[in-house]
Amino acid sequence: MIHSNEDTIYAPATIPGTGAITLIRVSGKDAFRIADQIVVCRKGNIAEAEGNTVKFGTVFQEDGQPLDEVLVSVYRAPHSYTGEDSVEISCHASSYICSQMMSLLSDAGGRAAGPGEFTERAFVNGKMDLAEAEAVADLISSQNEASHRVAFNQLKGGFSKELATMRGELLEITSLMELELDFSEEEVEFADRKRLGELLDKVLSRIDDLADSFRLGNAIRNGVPVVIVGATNTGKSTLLNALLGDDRAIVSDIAGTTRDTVEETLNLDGMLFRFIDTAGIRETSESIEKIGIERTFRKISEAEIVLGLLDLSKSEGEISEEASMIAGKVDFRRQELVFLLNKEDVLGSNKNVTVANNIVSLIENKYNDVKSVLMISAKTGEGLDELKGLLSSSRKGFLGGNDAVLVTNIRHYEALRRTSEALCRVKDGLAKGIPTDLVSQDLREALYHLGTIVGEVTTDEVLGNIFSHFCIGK
Ligand SMILES: Nc1nc2c(ncn2[C@@H]2O[C@H](COP(=O)(O)OP(=O)(O)OP(=O)(O)O)[C@@H](O)[C@H]2O)c(=O)[nH]1
Ligand SMILES: [Mg+2]
Repeated sequence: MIHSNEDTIYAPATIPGTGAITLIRVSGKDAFRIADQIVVCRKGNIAEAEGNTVKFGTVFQEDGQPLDEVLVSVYRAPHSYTGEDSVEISCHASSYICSQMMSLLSDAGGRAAGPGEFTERAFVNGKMDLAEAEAVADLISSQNEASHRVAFNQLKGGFSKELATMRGELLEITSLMELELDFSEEEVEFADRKRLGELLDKVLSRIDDLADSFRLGNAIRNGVPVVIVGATNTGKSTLLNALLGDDRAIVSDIAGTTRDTVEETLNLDGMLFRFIDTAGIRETSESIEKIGIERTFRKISEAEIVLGLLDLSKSEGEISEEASMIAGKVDFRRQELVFLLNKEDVLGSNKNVTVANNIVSLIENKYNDVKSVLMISAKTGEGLDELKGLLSSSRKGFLGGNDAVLVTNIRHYEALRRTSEALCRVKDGLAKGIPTDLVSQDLREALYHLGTIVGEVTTDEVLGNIFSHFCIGK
């Protein structure tokens, strides 16, 4: 435990000075006594109030002057967020009132809460497991439909239920192995080897699926990485700015303007995308530009979607050469490539559409794996709605059913990976006929790593790390 649970803690749960009301939380064994000390209720005191009721009262300052009229929600242990006796005081959202309230609460014997301390208590008191507690922080920071849905599902225990099922299966494997140990001396043929193998495969495949879902889960949380690449001056930075509706990246007609990568997120139809503008690819002897281009290659390999920008003001030959250079950098097994023929506006009023159409069919014929070819003008905005629609629809199916369990947290991902590694050793050991007692060691390790996700086994360091990232008051 990082903080003492003996203290009664308090903190504003809303931002004082904004909105109409500030909500101040108080939780701990003295919550009612402290509340009674600073709030004078019209009828009866807080300590005698029933749980889940609201009382009206007045707060007085030290000099006896009234500070505010407040409402106090009363929650009795264990029926509260933290599992302890708690009150929530709603006062007017003046920062002056809030700071006075803080000093009155301190004088009455409370202690200012640290970040996440209310949720930490909820975890310690068994109101939620660690994965659910982490989902609280995700829910608070969720800013779009997709990340909200994943966080809410985790908060409701979808992920935890899944882990509990697997834990049950691992325990069954353990008991099957112990059975074998008990009878080994009498050389009893082990009857349930098949069942053991089946269970092991089942758990392993589910764990690997969950670990694999991290790629998507992470994309939902941090944005699907979309990299914008192409030769210099094709209009990559212009495109980024046009998508964002903001002058984020420097645009110029000097080739090699963008040296470093520029990243910004954008919400498209409920899904977050992370657009990455990169240094244009060309042969160069300039050392900083070279570093920038190496970065471009790295960003391509990290992306899920590659937007390959081609410049319609160039010749067919040049465009085709640049297209094959870009296509050569894409791993089609795990990445999508969309070619964008930019500067459609330069085709002019008589639109040399034939050239453009030739290029489109050339690309479509040459690269079967290319997802789409769109003609756009980053400058005029032509075709950008189509591009946005294409991107958001490509990830719509990702959300799957409402209860899809996705791993969004790197801590969970790493624990799943370790569980999987330990289980692979169990499987290997059994196949090679390694004595069961040695194999059980790995099985215990698998159970340990699985247990760290929900906090069945944990350390102060892990807890400190998790809760310090929460806001104060949660
Ligand atoms: N006519 C026209 N010009 C464009 C379009 N998009 C970009 N440009 C121009 O092309 C030039 C290069 O644009 P940038 O956005 O800086 O190109 P870039 O690909 O980021 O270039 P580097 O950072 O040097 O690799 C600028 O003069 C832009 O105004 C377009 O759709 N039509
Ligand atoms: Mg640029």
